[in-house]
Amino acid sequence: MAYIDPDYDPSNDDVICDYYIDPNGISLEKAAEAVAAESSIGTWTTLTTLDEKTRSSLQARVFDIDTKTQRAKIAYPIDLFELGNMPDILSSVAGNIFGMKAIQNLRLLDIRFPKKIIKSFMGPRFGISGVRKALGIRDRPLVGTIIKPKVGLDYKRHARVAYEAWVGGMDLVKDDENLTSQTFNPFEKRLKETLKMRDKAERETGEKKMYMPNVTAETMEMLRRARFVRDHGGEYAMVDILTCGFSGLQTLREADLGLILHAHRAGHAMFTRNKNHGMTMLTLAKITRVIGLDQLHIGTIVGKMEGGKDEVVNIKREITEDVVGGQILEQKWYGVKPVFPVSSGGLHPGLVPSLVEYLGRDIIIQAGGGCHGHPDGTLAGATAMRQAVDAVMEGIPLREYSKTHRALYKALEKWSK
Ligand code: CAP
Ligand code: MG
Repeated sequence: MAYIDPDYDPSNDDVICDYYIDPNGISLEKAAEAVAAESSIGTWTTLTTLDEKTRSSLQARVFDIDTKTQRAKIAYPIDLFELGNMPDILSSVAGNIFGMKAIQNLRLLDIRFPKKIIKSFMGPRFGISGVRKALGIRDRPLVGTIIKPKVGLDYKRHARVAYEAWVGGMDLVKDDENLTSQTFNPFEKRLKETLKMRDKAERETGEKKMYMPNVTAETMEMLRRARFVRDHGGEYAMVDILTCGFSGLQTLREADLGLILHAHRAGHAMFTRNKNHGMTMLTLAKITRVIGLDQLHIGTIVGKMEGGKDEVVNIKREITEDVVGGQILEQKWYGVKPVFPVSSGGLHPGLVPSLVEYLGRDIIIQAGGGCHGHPDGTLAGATAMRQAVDAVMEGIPLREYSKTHRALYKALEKWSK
């Protein structure tokens, strides 16, 4: 079979994909061949228009099939793709193939980007050290909140809640993923009012505080909002990477506005959750690092969203280390800056020790309900989150620490009984 080549030794320039393939009434080999053809230069039948030179230079090659795990590794010649064009790359390796009748299920488990492709994108501008430097926080986890309710506050109330969170101890305050510019909370008014509250909180606390406004919108409007943030003294832009699309994401990154870019992954579970079909969060995380966002939600292990320990720890390794082996595919990052892992979703002060135990200190911990749901309100909720981080940094068990820290005590009473 033209696309099956067990003797093929991939070159350093090849893109390599590892797929789980569940054939539909045909052999695994046949199904793998159909995937390789459709994701590179082939189709359902032989072609009179495909000459031998084109075929041998651009076709994908299935070089490893494991019948036990139903996995196939496929190598793609780099000339098949346009450098610097993530939509194009994904339209090949994560495009038509998921809908073919030849397969019942298909899952892109991992992708190995070669150096030439990695270097054709910008990568993160700040990375972990750049974000820490901007905030002046050397080694503890960063702590943040999401304004809740997700949508509904007017811009003045939004800014006020943000102020209380910062004064209580939050480093970061972000918009929720579905808050953009609703009639009762227009983007520009929210931005200006919330930055005013940020400055007030900085004066009163003596600490650097950051606001992550959600710029998600049609691409040109997203760029306009990001420039508006920069021009009004904001330092961050938050973006929903799936709903804005990879093209919009590249446009935002390549505008290189000097903003720290926070990647929210709302919608990822459409295709990452089903373990038999779609694309892994690991693959999506690598795409995000290649394009160049500075922070990415990776899961919490202990919170409200799915994502087990092995998966979340592997994702953290993939976006923070420079040479990642022992995962599905070995990946070298050639000095591309690490991405700050963000844990968010169902978190509260009582879960901070487990988070740091699993994921270490180089993480951003975000609590929405776990801050604004505190019995004594937002300021106390933020204080409790910060007290939990301080307790962990001092190696003191939370219950012990809460004896002399009332906000933490009240949080543990509500959520950790
Ligand atoms: C968390 C959150 C986050 C999700 C993101 C929410 O709020 O703001 O968007 O958790 O999930 O809207 O649910 P809570 P992930 O702290 O109140 O749960 O990080 O898994 O993408
Ligand atoms: Mg949210």
